[in-house]
Amino acid sequence: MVLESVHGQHIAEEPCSVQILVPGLKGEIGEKGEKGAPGRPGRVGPPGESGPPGLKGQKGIMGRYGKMGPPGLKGLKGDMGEPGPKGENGEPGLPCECGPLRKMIGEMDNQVAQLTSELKFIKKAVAGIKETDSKVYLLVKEEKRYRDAELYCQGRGGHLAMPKDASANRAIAGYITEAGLSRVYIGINDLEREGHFVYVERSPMSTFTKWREGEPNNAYEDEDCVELVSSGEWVDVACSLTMYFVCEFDKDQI
Ligand SMILES: [Ca+2]
Ligand SMILES: [Ca+2]
Repeated sequence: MVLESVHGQHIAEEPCSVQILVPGLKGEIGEKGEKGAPGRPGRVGPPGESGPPGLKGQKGIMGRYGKMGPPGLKGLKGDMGEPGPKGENGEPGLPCECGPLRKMIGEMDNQVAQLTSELKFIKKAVAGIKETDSKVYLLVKEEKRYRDAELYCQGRGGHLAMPKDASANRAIAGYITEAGLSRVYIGINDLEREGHFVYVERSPMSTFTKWREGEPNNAYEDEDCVELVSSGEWVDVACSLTMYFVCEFDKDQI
């Protein structure tokens, strides 16, 4: 057998027939078929972009309490409370509370020192006060009896004036003359032994004396004290007389 193909025509040589196959004309469009069954699902696509934020959710339930924190700062002091009830009586104290006494004594010492200072000032401030190299004389214009006059002078650290030499006697005499006085007590007496005159501080008389003529005469046997008159002379008189007097102070004790 020989098969030839001419112009796309297949020639088959068979022993009994020869058939020539040629395509026919195209048929008319058939009717539309019925809808087929749905196809299988496709592959999973890539993840999409995240959408816009949603609305805020509702408040949740309160959680459990946390652990206790560190202690805080100390608070301000509160108001004073009501006074408490009165306590029982204490036991009796010691017999001597020496602290307050010492304090009182210390204060008194201070006062004495202050008064001493003031007296020193007053002694110097008194107008017309007289002084010699070693003494300061103060005329006291208070009428006193002899003993009271001496006590007054002693209370201020001195004595009634004791003129032991001519210059001291002149100073005292000048003092009372300037003051316009005629007589003052001075610190000489024979109180302990009649006719034996001593200084009021009990020291023996020096050799200096200034008795007025006829003195001392112990008139009426009652003249044991001495006054100094403006001339500077001495006269023994009764100690009960009251008159002004002159005190003397040692300069080194002022
Ligand atoms: Ca006498
Ligand atoms: Ca006399």
